[in-house]
Amino acid sequence: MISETEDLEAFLDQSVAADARLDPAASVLRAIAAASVELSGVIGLGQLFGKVGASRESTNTDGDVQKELDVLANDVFVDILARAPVAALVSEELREPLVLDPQAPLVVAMDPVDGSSNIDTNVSIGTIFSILPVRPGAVRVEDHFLQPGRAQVAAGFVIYGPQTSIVLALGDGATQIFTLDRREGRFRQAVHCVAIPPDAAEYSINASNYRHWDDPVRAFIDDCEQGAEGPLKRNHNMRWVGSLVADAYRILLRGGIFLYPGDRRSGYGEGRLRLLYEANPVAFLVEHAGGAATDCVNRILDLEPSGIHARVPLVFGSAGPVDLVAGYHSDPQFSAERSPLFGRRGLMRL
Ligand code: FDP
Ligand code: ZN
Repeated sequence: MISETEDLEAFLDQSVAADARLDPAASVLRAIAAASVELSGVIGLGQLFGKVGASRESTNTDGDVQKELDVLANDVFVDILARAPVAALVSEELREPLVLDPQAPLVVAMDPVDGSSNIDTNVSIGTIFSILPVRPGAVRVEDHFLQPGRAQVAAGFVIYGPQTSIVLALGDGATQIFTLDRREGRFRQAVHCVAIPPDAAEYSINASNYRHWDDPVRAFIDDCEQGAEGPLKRNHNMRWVGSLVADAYRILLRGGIFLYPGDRRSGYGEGRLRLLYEANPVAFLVEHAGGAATDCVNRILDLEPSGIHARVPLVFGSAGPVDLVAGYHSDPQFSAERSPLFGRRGLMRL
């Protein structure tokens, strides 16, 4: 196991010394970290830098209105990754994959600015990234990206909040957190080997979508809300920041569960979040910290992507509640619509 290090640079050196195959991924992580220092400065200035939260005429791959910061961040990462061992880049902001160095051994999928709707409001936002090996024999550029998330060599996110931190896992290693020391301009180790508590009574979901959810999700949230008087026999707390990176960071540190399920709104059958550059990297971090991540039922890291911008329902966090949600989806006792005939369940089965 990699021992606690002073900073990101020492961690990457130590990881490569232990396994030389990680060298290209370490270079990509250095590049992403360097670009994020630059972005952190811009984000920290907010309105003083200019209208970074202003909307543009353009939309991204999902039809969301692009913010000035989305475009600026995308350009910064394209620029720096063009000088790293990266064959191609998929970005939320680019409709098609961008070819960089066709001879390079890795590809990167990223969400340059996650939580765009929070830019104007001084709430944490982030950059999410997934690093995959190129696929030998791939015919089209996108084929390199259409691999299950378990193939990731490294993944993580940068969170721009009260602290700017990079959360990453490299190879088979544990999830690590490095915080930007602004006095020195370098990422210093803040948490060595993140370990998500196996159980915690805090849930994170956009509850305004309640009426659009399927029965198993409604049943789970109903039961959380009933607290100690309900079948879960425990009081729960709720937190929803609305920036995936911020909700994920909190859950990595103190446990709990995040849900963005598919729902009945038009275009939301597979939820809102993207498999390649949101669900896969978060699932990688969560599993490398001892937690679990599913699409409500199946392990995220085993899913075969259907397209580079494909969405997926996402549930992740402490293994206990994540397994419980899978149970609500497979066991009719949990998922049945509450009916007067059925009555209230008094007993919780795992
Ligand atoms: P955003 O669109 O603001 O970038 O990436 C998608 C995302 O934010 C996640 O960060 C966040 O978890 C989710 O969307 C919030 O969605 P809702 O607005 O539907 O709650
Ligand atoms: Zn995002």
